[in-house]
Amino acid sequence: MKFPALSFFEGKKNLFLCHAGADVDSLASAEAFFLSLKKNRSSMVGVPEHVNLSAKAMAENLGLGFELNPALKEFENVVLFDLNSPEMLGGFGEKLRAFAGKIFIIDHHAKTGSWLSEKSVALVDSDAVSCTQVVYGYLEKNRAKISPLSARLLACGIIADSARFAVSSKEAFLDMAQLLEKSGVSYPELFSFFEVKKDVSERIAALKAARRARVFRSFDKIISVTQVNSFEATAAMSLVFLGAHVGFAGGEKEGKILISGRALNNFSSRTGFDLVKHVFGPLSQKFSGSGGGHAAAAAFNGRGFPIEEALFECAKLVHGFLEKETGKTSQLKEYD
Ligand SMILES: [Mn+2]
Repeated sequence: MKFPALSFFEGKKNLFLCHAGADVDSLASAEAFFLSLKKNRSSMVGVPEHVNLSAKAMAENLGLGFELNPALKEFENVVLFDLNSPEMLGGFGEKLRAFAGKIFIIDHHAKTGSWLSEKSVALVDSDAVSCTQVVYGYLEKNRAKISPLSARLLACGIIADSARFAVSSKEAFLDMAQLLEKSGVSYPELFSFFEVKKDVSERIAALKAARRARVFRSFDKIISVTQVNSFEATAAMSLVFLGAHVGFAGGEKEGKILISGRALNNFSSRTGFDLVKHVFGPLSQKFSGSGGGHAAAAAFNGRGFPIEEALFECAKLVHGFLEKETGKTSQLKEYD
């Protein structure tokens, strides 16, 4: 079966479903599709588990409605946005597996083989920078009316998934130019729709983290570690914003220790540095706990050890990685 025309969905009971922890691109795609239907009163946008902070801000600023963990049995069709592997649905995947209706997918990730790909009809363009680009192309082809709100949503998806056009394509710029015109707002205004406002305590935590930071140099790279009482992830990210190639922030609450790590993205991609593999994995052999996450953003959860020592060990492990990478040995130098 080919992916149906937009008219197929008119007046039907459709659930437009995001991935678990929906981001701006996923939520914007589902909402724009929903808005483009003339008869959408029996349809709904749904999100498994939760939406992330940026998507939450966008929903509030643009007045978007969606339901968390919706019941599936009322619907004829489920259309998934911005995912094609069942793992991205979290615990919702099993529910969808038992769904008796039709499943469709609109996505920009490379296709993966799974029960989902066998049970669904997909519209996938893995060259698209964002899922909203795929939705936009589809709506244009179906001569759907793109309202200013839809245009804003579709544009936000491109900005978010292109990391503000750091990862982009000619088509993304062309789509953006058209969407900007249709949106009726300025480019900076689009950013404000999904901007996460930091509260005062988070700002203070980040600044205190900087004041207490230890600064190390390993070859031509800067590693920084700090201790905080809360907002570990924000603190680690702040160290990277301030100039560290890799930053760690550790804190303890009720005996539980959390160390958050962040690396400069292009440092990770250029060197193959991976926080989980090169730092938090080896760290768990010395300190009780375990780590998980992504190459450039990860965390270690543990208990029963001095944070200061573990943070210093993190810096040493990054240094060890750099020694291996350069094939040279050197001193890890600390700056006062
Ligand atoms: Mn996406």
